[in-house]
This record gives sequence, C-alpha cells and structure tokens, in this order.
Amino acid sequence: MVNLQNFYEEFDSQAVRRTMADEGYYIFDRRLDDASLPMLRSQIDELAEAEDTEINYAGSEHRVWNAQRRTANFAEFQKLSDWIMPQIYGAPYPSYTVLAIRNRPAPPQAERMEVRWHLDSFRRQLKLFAFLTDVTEETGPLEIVPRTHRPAFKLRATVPLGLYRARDILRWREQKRSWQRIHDRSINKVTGWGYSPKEMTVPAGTLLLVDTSALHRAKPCLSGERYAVTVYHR
Ligand SMILES: O=C(O)CCC(=O)C(=O)O
Ligand SMILES: [Fe+2]
Repeated sequence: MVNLQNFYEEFDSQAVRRTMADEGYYIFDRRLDDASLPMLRSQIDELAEAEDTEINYAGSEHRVWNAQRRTANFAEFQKLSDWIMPQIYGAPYPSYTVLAIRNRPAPPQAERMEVRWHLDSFRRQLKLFAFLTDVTEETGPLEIVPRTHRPAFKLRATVPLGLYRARDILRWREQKRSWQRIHDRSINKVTGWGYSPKEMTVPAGTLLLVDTSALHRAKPCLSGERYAVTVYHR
C-alpha cells in the first residue's frame, strides 16, 4: 500500500496557503517512495484495460475515472487531498473523484494544440496531482501561468482575452464557456503583461497542488509516457 504519512506529518499549512494564494500552485518537497511508483503505474495499466476507460487523442491517453473506488491506493490520495484542502480553502471542500491517467505519445494531428489553454472554472478550484513518472518537456507536462488565479488578473483579463463573450450568455444552457478553450494568441497577450508560463517538469513521485482557475494546459506527450493521479474537488 502507498504510504502518505510523511505528507500529513510535514504539512505546513501556513506556507502552503501563502504560496497557493501568491502563485496558484505548490510543489511538495517530499516525494512518494520510489518503491511505490511501479506499483501505482501497473495499477493504472490494469485499470486502463477496463471497458469504461475514457480514451482520447487517437488512443494515446487513457483516463480512469473514480480510481478511488477501484483500488485502495488511489483512495489514499483522495484521503490526503480531503485532509489538505479545507486547510487551504478555509471551508469544507470535499473531493468527488480521482482520475488515474496515462499519456503516451500523441500523433500530432490528434489534437488542436492552439486551443489547449483553459481555466477549469472561473472561481477558485483546487486539485492535487501526483506524478508517477519523471515529467519532462517531452512527456507532456502540465503548464500553468502563475498568479493568473488571482481575482485581479481575472478582472483585467476577462474582456481583452474574451474569457466570457456574448455567445456564452446566449448559449448559457449548453455550458460551453469561452474560458474552456483559450487561443495561444491570448497567452501571448498575457506574457506581454509580464506573466510567464511555467512547465511542471518534476521528478517521479512529486505531488503538486494547483488552483486550476489559473490559466493552464497539458502539453502533448511527444515521447516516453506520463502517469499521474489527480484528485478533483468542485
Ligand atoms: O493532465 C494535465 O497535466 C492537466 C490537465 C488539466 O487541464 C487538468 O487536470 O485540469
Ligand atoms: Fe484543466
């Protein structure tokens, strides 16, 4: 069984809260034990064979939803996240699912790269990621623009970036929002304002907290593979 005890014991809620408020993400110094990584990866491989697995990007991405119900190890990540989040959020903030995900190289035509940037929601939304392989530029890192989770940024950016548009309101019930697909052109504007995207290239075993109301995307996997676990909160 994966042992997350150290993450509880060493958790410095003040430091995490401060970094999350300032930057919109927090990388834990402590990593998962090396020994647990192959075990977790092979559990993802097993689960990925199930019939209800979501498969994207020309078969290169496997998404196993509700992994916490399928394997006790993934429930451990959910427990940890349910313990951490209220301390940052300042209110009860239960998780609703754990995603176990595997990415292998995607054929270049499998996806529209220029609209991968997005917000998960317009208001604060926190996620816990655990990366089970070394994440390099090649294996499809999560990329985020630090500090764009802040209300001051959203106020400034909403109109010039078209995060909300008239058509979002006209088609409100379709639940499609402009901030779910943001064009690279908009990101160029944001970098012009002094914000710099940051690639989460981290060693295997790294845990990461992110406010996914910041601008972010998953870069495509070009070679190798990336395994990760993500705990989702509403
Ligand atoms: O897989 C990733 O790196 C991030 C995907 C994403 O946009 C998310 O989990 O919100
Ligand atoms: Fe996202």
